[in-house]
Amino acid sequence: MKKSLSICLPIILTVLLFSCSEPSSKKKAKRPNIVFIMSDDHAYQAISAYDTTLIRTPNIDRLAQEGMLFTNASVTNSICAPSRAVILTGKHSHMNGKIDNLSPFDTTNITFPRLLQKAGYQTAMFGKLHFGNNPKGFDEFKILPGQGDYYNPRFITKDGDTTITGYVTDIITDLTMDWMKKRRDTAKPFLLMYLHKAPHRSWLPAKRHYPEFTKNEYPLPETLFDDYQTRGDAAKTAEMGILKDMLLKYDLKVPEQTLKDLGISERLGAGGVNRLNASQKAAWDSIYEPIAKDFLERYPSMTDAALTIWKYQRYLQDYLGTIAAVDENVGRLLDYLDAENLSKNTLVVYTSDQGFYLGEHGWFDKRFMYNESFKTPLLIRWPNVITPNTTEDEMVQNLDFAQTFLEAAQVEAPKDMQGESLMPLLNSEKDTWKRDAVYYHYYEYPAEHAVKRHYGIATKKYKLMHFYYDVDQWELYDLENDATETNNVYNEPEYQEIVTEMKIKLKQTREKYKDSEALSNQYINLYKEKGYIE
Ligand code: SGN
Ligand code: CA
Repeated sequence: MKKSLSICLPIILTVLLFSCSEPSSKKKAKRPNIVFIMSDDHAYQAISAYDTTLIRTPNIDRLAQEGMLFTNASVTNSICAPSRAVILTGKHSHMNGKIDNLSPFDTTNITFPRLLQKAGYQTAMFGKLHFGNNPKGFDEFKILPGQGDYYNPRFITKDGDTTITGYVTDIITDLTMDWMKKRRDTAKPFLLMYLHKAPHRSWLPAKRHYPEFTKNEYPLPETLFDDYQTRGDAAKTAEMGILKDMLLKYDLKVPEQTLKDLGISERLGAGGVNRLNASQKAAWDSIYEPIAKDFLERYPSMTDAALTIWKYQRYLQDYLGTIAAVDENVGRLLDYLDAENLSKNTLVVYTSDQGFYLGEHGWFDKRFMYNESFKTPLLIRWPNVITPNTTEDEMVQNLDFAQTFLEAAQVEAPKDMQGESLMPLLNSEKDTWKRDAVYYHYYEYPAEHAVKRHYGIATKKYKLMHFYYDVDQWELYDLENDATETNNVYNEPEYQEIVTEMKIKLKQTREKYKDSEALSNQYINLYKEKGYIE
């Protein structure tokens, strides 16, 4: 008996050990590192995983080949700092208080990096934040002040400010790599926020790209000469037209002397070209001066249509040129993750703070709930979890990142976060994914580009928008039959049933997210008090 117990005991203990450790080892699956790569104003039309018409982005595309490409990702408010606030807090703008670029971010908000830091993650942020204050919850940060500069940019760090000679996209990556190589704590999982300034206006490419890109000619978008018939006032009065509002000097790098020779004066300055040092400027002039000389000769005989096309081509050359550097630098980071054997359990996101118009509807900039600025690129790679080369067309939003990252890191999300964790989609377990509409609310008006305040909802089939403040106008788009959103059917008799249904859905969605007319009015009154608007 004694003998048999002594033989059995180790077996019993082993069985017990395994039966106890199995569930807990499952629960404690190694927490992933999180690399959040975000660029500023990067249109999905300018990523070849989505569309090969304009540019090849082989490094960004790798994330889709080795992970998941989201074709229906959108933002809740298509403007920089508000989008970042939504991402960090997991709450809509009206709940986190950062409704536009004007007011500072309320740092008493709970953000997912603070929760991850508390849960033992090492946290770092490099690049553009645009909050008017420093980020909370980061062990290290080096951020651009406000919009930042393309050439020889200044950075804000915990130890004071510093200016670094060179090109911003390369420098943000150098800072990131330096942290990865020298200060990463290999005993902890990490959260890295790697945030590019490019391709934000005024689109200054790196020296290695502008000689090639300024020679390119791009196909014209179908709606470049949109006349906004059927649309309300907002589309007609917005000031983001390539012909009327895009500036020759600030945006398109035509030098002051050429403008003087043509008798043109413009409201904005050099758009960052004034920051180039002597050797940078000499290289720049060798390419951009001949372009200006050619323009000087051609301008007097140009029709509006010809000028629109000339501006569109110049715009895309520089905009896409800045993306070439983003793509190369993303490649540097992905190669490093591979070399360090980190790729498998690192969740890598590539996204933008919103989409952008590349001539669609005759526009540049963003702000509207129309597709090009409402939608945003989203690619996620996490080899331990995501099946490679998957395309996902569910409606997801920047609102969902916080809860996704918290769930991935096995940290409980605060109950008042308003997104949905994307984990069921990443895991290919879609049964629990029930979302059938997404909500949007844009506030920054009156302001630059004059896009009127509006809110709305989108389903996979329809989009309903309400413009308010100095108008009271509705628009409805039948997305399946009108991909370019040029036909507002809000008043069409055959769509009245849809209008009614969509209005009910909008009301329910606003209730769910706790947005209301009263809250919109509160923000308007607050801004009047602060003197931001009249
Ligand atoms: C700047 C740009 C605008 C742009 C806003 C917001 N003007 O003000 O064209 O819409 O940023 O962009 S500029 O003359 O300064 O270039 S955001 O991405 O930061 O929201
Ligand atoms: Ca932006």
